[in-house]
Formats: sequence, C-alpha cells, structure tokens
Amino acid sequence: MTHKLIVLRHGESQWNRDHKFCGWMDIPLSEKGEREAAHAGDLLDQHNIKPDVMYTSLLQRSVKTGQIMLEKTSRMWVSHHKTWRLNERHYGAFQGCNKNEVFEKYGKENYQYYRRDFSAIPPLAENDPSIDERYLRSVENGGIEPGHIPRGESLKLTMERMIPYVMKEVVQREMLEKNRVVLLVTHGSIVRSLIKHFGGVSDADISKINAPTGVPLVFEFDDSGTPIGDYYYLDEELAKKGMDKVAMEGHSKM
Ligand code: DG2
Repeated sequence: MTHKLIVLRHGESQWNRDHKFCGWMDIPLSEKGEREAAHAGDLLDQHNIKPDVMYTSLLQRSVKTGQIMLEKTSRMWVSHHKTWRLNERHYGAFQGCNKNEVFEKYGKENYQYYRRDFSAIPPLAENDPSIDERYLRSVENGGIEPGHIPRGESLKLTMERMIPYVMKEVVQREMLEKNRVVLLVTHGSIVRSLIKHFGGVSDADISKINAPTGVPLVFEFDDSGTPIGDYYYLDEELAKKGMDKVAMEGHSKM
C-alpha cells in the first residue's frame, strides 16, 4: 500500500513579514500566517487527507499553524507531539537581524552562502535569547543534552539532529508500523532537509530549493519506507509563488 506523509512550513510569522531571521526565536504568526494556516487546513479537506497524528517543533509558529489546521479539519482530537528536533535551523547571531541589512553588510554572494550553502554555519550567537527553559530541562522532559545546545547550525547539522528522529519516530513507528497519516508542521530548513533526504537531492542542488509558507506537500512511500515518485504540493501554483518570494527575501527593500 501507499503511505502518505504531509509536511509543511508554518504560515508566515511576524518576522517573516518583517524580513528578519527567526531561527529559534519564538515568533508568533502574522495575521496573514493565520489565514495561510486555515487555507492549508482547507487544502487537506479538499484532498480528503485526514491526519491521524501531528508533529511540530517547540516554536509557536509551527504549533499554532498545526492547531489551526486541525481545527479547520475538525481533527483537534488527534495526538500532537512537539520536539526541538523539528525546530528551524538555529540561525546564530543572525537571529533578529533584518535580511536586507545582512545582505548589504555581507554582499549578495555571502548572504546567499549563509542562507543556502549546505555546510555554512552562521556567525555564532552570544547570550542567545532564544534558549530558554524548554531546552534546558532534562532530556526525559524534552530538553537537549547539556553541551549540545546549538549556537548556530548549518543545514547539514540541522539534518544530523533531525533526520534520525523523523526516520525512527515518524516514518518507521507512525507511518509503517501503525499505518498512520502524519501531519508534520515545521520550518523552511526542515522542509528543505526532508526534500533533500527523501528526494536524494545533492548538497549543491539543495541550495536552489526554497520552502513556501503554509502550503502542504506530500511524500508517498511503499511498505518498506522507500519514497514513491516525486513529492508534490497540494497547490502547486501557490507553492511556486511562495518559493519565488522566499528566494528574493533580503534582495531589495521589499
Ligand atoms: C526562516 C528561514 O525560517 O529563513 O529562520 O528566518 O521557516 O522558521 O520562517 P522559518 C528563518 P531563510 O533560511 O529562508 O532565510
């Protein structure tokens, strides 16, 4: 049989709207982001996709997007797992900085390098305000091993802390063993990482792929967990518009 995994980047956050790097900063959705989340729920309904369980990061823009989607689809009763492993890539000292200003300061090539090169680690964060109680609690309570709290991650490092979790908990346990439809509401870099992993995209080519806000995409797998065909967005036109917008962020005074 065919198993479906539904993945999306949260709706637009207030800092996405203001062209600031978010990373692990816990920024709420904008009003547009809330509308995008509701539309994402409608898209699930239109395609008759009924999630059995939801996974999000620990960041409210992903949690809220997922809650709005479940509300729209009358499925607020499904289990909801939250984990830091689905958090956005930690953007180091860029967190809170305006993308246009970083572009001006570092130049187009370096700006692009920091945003999209597979191995590029941003300048590290000092006195990081994004690290709080939720990460500092014990590992059993969802915290991070002492000494492993990130201060800046590349996409490569993000994949190393996220892919093993998704493969074990989401693909193997939920999807293959329990035959559940999983809704995974996460962030741009995590969506890109999953596209890279399941689609076998090269380190170089992943730099050209952007994730739109609020448009669900579908991965399909066979019973052994092998991806079938290409992933697809539930609204390809909307996804294309969103991807083009993300690609241009920071390039001009928008
Ligand atoms: C964006 C990604 O992540 O930014 O951290 O600012 O998905 O949490 O809004 P998200 C951020 P770019 O890598 O696209 O610049």
